[in-house]
Amino acid sequence: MSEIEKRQAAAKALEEIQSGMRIGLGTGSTARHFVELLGERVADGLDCLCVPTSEVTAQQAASLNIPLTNLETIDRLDVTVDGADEIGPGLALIKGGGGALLREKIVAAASDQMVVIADASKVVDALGRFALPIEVNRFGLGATRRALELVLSDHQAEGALKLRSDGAGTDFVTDGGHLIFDAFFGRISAPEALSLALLNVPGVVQHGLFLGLCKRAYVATPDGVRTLN
Ligand code: ABF
Repeated sequence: MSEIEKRQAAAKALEEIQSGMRIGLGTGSTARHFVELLGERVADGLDCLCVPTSEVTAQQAASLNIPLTNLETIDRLDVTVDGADEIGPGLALIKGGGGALLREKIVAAASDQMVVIADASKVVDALGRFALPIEVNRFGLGATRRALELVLSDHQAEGALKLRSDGAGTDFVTDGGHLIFDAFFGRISAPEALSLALLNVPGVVQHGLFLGLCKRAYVATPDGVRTLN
């Protein structure tokens, strides 16, 4: 997806933003465009209060003088605008390729509306081609891996679990200090059942299936931005 298309999707979501709104700020390269555009509106006098979904987004927003708060200070948001790795039927999502899934899910669930911005390559007939990120506690990693392998086998995963590395040979660590397994399903035929089974593993902190959270998606195509709802 070109940066121009990402920006078009972000600009479409920005049209929903009104003065006085409390906004969740997503993570990733598409959400980054939204934050940049929001920063321009703030510089022009827009009044808003935002909760970032990652330290990276917090730094970007702060550099643009976007007013920030957290979900200890306020407990609800009007809207969250975030990217996604896959958008499936019913606006079910896979998120977490960027490693921010826990904060992204907490922020989305605390929002009246979650709006996703993405390119057309993210829209799929069934979730699972993108590896599902599963955030886990470090404690008991071997036992958690074994329990997750049983879940994968019950849900006909095509591939194995892989502990995410940061590219320099060490484990990827989330903003919350946890680790991430990427699970290769190929096709997830029962997302709700899989979600419950994963959350039933004690070492699992959260997973990247976002079910029933997204209300609308702005999908950029070479012919313009489509709205899915
Ligand atoms: C975040 O950024 C993540 O949940 C998702 O993994 C990723 C999408 O990034 P991009 O917009 O760069 O494709 O929203």
